[in-house]
Order: sequence, then structure tokens, then C-alpha cells
Amino acid sequence: MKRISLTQHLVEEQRQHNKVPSELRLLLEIVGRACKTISHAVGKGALGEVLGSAGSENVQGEVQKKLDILSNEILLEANEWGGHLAAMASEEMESIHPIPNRYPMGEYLLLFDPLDGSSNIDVNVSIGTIFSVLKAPEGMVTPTEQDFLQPGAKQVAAGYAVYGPQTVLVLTTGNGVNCFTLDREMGAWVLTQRGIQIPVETKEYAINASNARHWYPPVTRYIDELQAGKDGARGVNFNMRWIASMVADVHRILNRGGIFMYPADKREPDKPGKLRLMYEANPMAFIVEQAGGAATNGKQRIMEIQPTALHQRVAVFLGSKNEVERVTSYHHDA
Ligand code: AHM
Ligand code: MG
Repeated sequence: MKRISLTQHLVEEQRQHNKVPSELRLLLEIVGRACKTISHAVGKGALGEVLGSAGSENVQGEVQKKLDILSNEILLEANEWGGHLAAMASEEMESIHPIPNRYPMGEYLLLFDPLDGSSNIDVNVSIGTIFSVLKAPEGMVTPTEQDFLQPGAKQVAAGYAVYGPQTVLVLTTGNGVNCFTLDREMGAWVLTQRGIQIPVETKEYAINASNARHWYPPVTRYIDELQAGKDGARGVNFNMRWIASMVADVHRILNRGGIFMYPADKREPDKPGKLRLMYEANPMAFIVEQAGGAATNGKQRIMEIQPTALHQRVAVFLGSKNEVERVTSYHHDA
């Protein structure tokens, strides 16, 4: 097999589609490098003394794990000096992180969830990093939170890494979705899947069913039908999978189809779901759409939502097109 590195792939994408200028390539290479460092720390587990709680809370009031904080620091440090960024934002930081004055300022904005699937960190189940890249608005002098509040359709790149049995990096720059596998001996990302396409049809769904009693009627209607299987309106059996790491659930869906859901529910009517729009839902929506799937909040395309706050939450239905369209139509019926 001829091995294609991340760098070679990005150079070729630029030649063919003119969408990966050298600054963006540097950005993606640096994020890729940071993900290798995180993968290494995750892989050490207890031996690296990185497991367990850090004894602090993030802006969303969630307990931070040591690895959440470490991964955030790795991404910040790796991306400060390259001159490719104007500012960063993270699930683990309340405010944006402008590039320090001692470094040149670039034209991109980077958002990330440094370690997604926090509840799985200490139990050796797949976790990952999710990131989204935007362009700073024209004429921006000093970056503010407002500059980040662009709809997902404006993303110029997005990706995620999964730290699982294999470490993989999945990337889109708007010309399809490609997957790289970390060669651990060489420390290199090697292209292993090109032009990933999510099957349009699926018989697999992912939802945290322990919240069923809190769901709104369109979600209950949809899940009831799936669970009725051969005996119900759908006439076929469905299978359920829930890893509780969005990265791992999305990666399965990218490879063999499925629908992932984290709906809003009645517990906190003002809170539209659990997942965050800017650094979880938007990058995953970009990847899923680039792979021929769909991503909505039940009513509209996630990538068309105009954000109003950095850490805002959103309901998420994404994956195989036919199922996402069906559950979205149930919301419109209601
Ligand atoms: P996190 O960013 O704090 O890890 O939270 C996001 C995660 C997703 O990866 C996953 O899909 C979901 O939360 C799991 O939620 P639940 O604990 O309700 O199963
Ligand atoms: Mg997360």
C-alpha cells in the first residue's frame, strides 16, 4: 500500500480544489500533532497519573477530568505560535483565548471540545477531540466572542480524533471526508479511507433511552416506531447502540450508517439539548453532510443556525439521511 501522509493529502487537496491554503494546512497539521500528543496521554492511563477528576468545574458546571484540562492545554499550546490563528475557543474555557501578542496573528478561528466523552475517560472506553475552523471576519482587529458566532455553514474545515483501539483522525475541508490512522511506531497520520459515504438507509439508532420519560412527542413517536420493529409501522427490526462518546457514535455511523440523537427534553425547557452547537454539533454536522448524511436540530439544518452564544446548546439528529429526514418531519408534523 502506498502510504499517503496528512501533509501530502492536504497539499494534493490544495492543488485539486484550492481550498487548503498553506496557513490552513499548517493549522490542520498542528491540530493533528496535538491529537497525537493527547492520544499518547490517553494511552498511558493510570501510568501517566492522568485519570480522575481535576477537582474543578467548567463553564457548563461539569466536573473537569485531569485529561480534559491536559488536552485543552495541549491544543492551546500547540496552536499559539504558528501565526495561523487569531483566537481559539474551547468547551473547557468560559471566554475566548486570543493569540498572545508575542506571536503574529493569523486569519483563522479554532474551536474545540478537547476531550469529548468525559464520562468514558476513566473506564477505558473510546473518547476523542472535536474541532471546527472558521475564518475571522474581514477587518477584525481584536478578536471577540462575537467574531466566532458564525453559522456552521461558514466552517472551512472540521474534524475529530477518536482515541480508541486505533487512533483515527477524520477530516473535511469541504471536499468530502477522509480518515487517517495513527501509525503509532512512526508517529504519523496515514490516509486509510477516502471519500467516506454514510449509507442512506440504516437499521441502527443511538439515543440515551434513560431520558425517554422526558422526551417531547415527536421523539417518542419516532423511537416507539423503531422499537416496535417488525411488528410496528416500520416493519423492520432496529438495533440500538449508545457509547456516550459522540465521537465514537459518529465514527460508527460514518462507517456503517445509523442515526445519532441528543434531543431537547422537558427537564429544562429553556435548554435546547445537551450538546454544544459551536464545537460539537457544527463540526459533526459538516462532516456528516460531507459524507452524504444529514444533521438537524429537529426543525432546521444545524449548520444554518445563527449562533448567539459561544457555549449555546442544541438538539442533535444526525446520520443516515432517510432517518434524519423522517424524525425531522415528525417535528414538523407536531
Ligand atoms: P462531554 O463533552 O462533556 O463529554 O459531553 C458530551 C457527551 C457526548 O460525547 C455524548 O454523546 C453525550 O455527552 C453522552 O451523554 P449521556 O451522559 O447523557 O449519555
Ligand atoms: Mg463533548
